[in-house]
Amino acid sequence: MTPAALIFDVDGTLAETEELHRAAFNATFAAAGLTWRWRVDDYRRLLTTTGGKERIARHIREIGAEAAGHDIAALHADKSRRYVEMVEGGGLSLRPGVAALIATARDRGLRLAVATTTGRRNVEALTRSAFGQPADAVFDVIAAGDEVAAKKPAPDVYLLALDRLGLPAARCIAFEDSANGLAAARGAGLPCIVAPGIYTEHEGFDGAERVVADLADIDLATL
Ligand code: XBP
Ligand code: MG
Repeated sequence: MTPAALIFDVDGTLAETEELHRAAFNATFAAAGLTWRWRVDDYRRLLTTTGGKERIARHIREIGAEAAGHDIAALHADKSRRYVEMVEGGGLSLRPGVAALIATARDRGLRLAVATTTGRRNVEALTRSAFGQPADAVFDVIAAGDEVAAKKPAPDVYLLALDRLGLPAARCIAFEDSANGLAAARGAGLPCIVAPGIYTEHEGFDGAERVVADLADIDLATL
């Protein structure tokens, strides 16, 4: 049965955004006079903590620094500003198959949603840069991490997307790149197709409907 809606994760699924996120974090740390620098291997480990503020807090705990000495919200706001600038500068393109899948789904009358850990402004920057359109022209529903109490792997952001779509989980399909995202989708009762990305290809995806190299492998007729 063709689904009524497709729900997409953003980071790692629509585009390989995490290298830009990592660059933005490191630029923020440097500008704040901090010696912290997240290399690829550090970041792969830290990414298992979803959410940028939560990731900074984990780093502070891991290095044994005094949390009270750091304004995590201010660091994250600076990082978000830099990230948006980088995306607006044309630093990202969509993963293979994403544009075609979204265009075909739209043509066939499916509804389209986003369920992401990141903030709404980052989604907006991505759609304007990579689709050439505002977020609400590409997606009918946007559920973002800053709108829910608990970030992925909690199901909250998917439950919010379903609520806004007004559809039951069984009539939708989620697309994810990570084990945390898969757990969030499954926790909301959604079937989930996983296209692992550069930071998540080593993870396990038990419970996924399918694991594909990228979304170019998706034929809507066979969902
Ligand atoms: C993505 C994240 C986010 C981004 C950065 O998870 O964990 O934290 O790395 O975004 P997912 P913010 O793809 O599973 O939604 O810094 O804006 O939180
Ligand atoms: Mg992701």
